[in-house]
Amino acid sequence: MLEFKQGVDILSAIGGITTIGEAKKLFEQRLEPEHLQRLATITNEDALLKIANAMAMCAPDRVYIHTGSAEDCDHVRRMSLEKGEERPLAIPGHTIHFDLPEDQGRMVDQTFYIANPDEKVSSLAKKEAREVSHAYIKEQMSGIMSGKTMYVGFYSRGPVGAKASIPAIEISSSTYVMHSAELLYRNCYADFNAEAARRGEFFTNVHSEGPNRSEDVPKARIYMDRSWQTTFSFFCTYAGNTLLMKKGNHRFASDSAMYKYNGTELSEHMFITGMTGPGGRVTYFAGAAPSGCGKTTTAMVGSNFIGDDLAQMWIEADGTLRAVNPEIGIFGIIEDVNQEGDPYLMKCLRQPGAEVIFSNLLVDPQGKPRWTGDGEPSPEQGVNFQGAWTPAKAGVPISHPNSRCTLKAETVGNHNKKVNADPSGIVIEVITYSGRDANTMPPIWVAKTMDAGVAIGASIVSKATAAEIGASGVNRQPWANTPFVAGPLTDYLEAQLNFYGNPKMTRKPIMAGLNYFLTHEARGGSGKGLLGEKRDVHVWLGWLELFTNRDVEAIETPIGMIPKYEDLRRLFASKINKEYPESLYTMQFSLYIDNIVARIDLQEAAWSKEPGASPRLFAVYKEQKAALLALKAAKGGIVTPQELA
Ligand code: SPV
Ligand code: MN
Repeated sequence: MLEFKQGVDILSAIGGITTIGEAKKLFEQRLEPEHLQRLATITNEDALLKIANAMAMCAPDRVYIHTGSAEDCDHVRRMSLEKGEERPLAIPGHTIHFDLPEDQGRMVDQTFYIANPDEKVSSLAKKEAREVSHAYIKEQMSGIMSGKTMYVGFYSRGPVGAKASIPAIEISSSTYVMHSAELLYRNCYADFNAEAARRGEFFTNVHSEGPNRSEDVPKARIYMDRSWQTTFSFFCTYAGNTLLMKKGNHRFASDSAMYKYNGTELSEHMFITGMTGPGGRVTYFAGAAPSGCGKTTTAMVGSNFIGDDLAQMWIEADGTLRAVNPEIGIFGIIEDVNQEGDPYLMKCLRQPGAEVIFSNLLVDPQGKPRWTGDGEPSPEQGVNFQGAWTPAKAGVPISHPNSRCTLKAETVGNHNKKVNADPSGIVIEVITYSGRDANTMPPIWVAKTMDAGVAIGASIVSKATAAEIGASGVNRQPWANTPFVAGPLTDYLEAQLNFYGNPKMTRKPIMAGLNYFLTHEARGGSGKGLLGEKRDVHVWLGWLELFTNRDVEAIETPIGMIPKYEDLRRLFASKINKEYPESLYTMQFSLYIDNIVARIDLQEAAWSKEPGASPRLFAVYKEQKAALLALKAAKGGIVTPQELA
């Protein structure tokens, strides 16, 4: 269990403001009349205390209350250019922002959960004792905004009024952070009080880049105070470290789902997208993938793209699984985004019309952004996150592999804005889990039971990517959400089993594994090249759309249901006009039993180290392993799908 509002509330202890009277006095003393008047709309006393304490702690010269109006958005954009946090590019509305070279991804080693003495934290996360964090934040954040303006914005993580939407306050001295917040989240200034009352909670985020110098980055911290649902971030600008409405608050939302709404809500690191099937029906998917594993590209394959990163889920009274996207924008990795694989996104990035913040890539002398894998001839020169660049600059890539683009989803051609705005949520019929798995699992397999589906999520493994600084090797990535699950993984496992197994969920989704990182080498071919192409994902999602609507049958295997060759062949032809030889199908869908059993053994061993992990997970592993070994005894170590049909 996580106890909320336990231990010292660090923000108010440092700010020293404990009564609403003191807060109002501070506002009157320090806010310009216009902003004092704007703040009068906010009546939630807890929120006012948070803002007053952030002011008292950070000591800004000015405070700007961001109402989300067109004028305010314009002001923040202009200030960002004036301050140099962003620079204009050739296309109007496009800008470039550079983070310091040391601040190009989430700083995992400098990210901590602030913990009370007996509070349990995930085995894959770092925690720090409350008093240690308190002292450090006091030392580093006191007066950090002196000489600066503090911006305060009010947002809803989801459509206003939706069951699982949660409001949040973003406080920052960085106009880049506030500009990003407006592109990615719904400003809910006018609805904030009602939303905080409806949900009974809101999140608070306080950030300052300070002097924004490389020499300060070692002192940077990203703190999550779960007990008081407040984040602190300083001496950094990378949005994954600073715009904590995103992953900082995703962590709190995950706590809320686990410890306040266990069995009825989940907060997932998932895209949401709709696929059109026969007769024009639209089937919605929610899919998990670790950072940097193609989640954005997969999401945009849908005919009705909703979101690429996060999903707030709940069980509706009619028995359906519903989800909303807490975001309205994309903070997506740009490497390898090109015309062939990402036509909708490329239109936004290469043509006027969309407002885009590019980060950490190369700008050529004509003001055109360029990145690794953009599909154009390599640039001759330019400026990137490490300064002036020419091809002779050995070892420095054109763009950082975690360089990103930030834009509103509504500017992407296949986005369904109406559905993303609907507070009744989206009925999710397919759940997918994927990772970077070069040698074990087939491109698609569908769980035979809900518990087996939960086990697919619990068993994701993935190669490290550039989204996390210092990460390497192949790692366990349960539900692709572990960087953001604060509590013990066993609690999260329990919450998953309780959710998908809840008898109130009468319309269960299908739950599937997806893997498009299999290599030739792993399937008896030669070279590390992928066994397939990026665009094949149209077929994998297309087959799942048909399967969930019972329009195709599948082959039963010990790990789950897999597609039949004929159905895939037809889909390859109709969806991407591609020939799909049966020999490729056989390579992709043969079960390499020793590899799969080794994977199960690895998962069993890892989960056995987590005290109290549900026996239901081990039961799935045990059953699958026994069936795999029996199959091996009967048919050998490599079993083709034809042998199973
Ligand atoms: C991710 O790394 O999963 C992202 C970007 O979506 S960040 O905001 O850094 O989390
Ligand atoms: Mn993400």
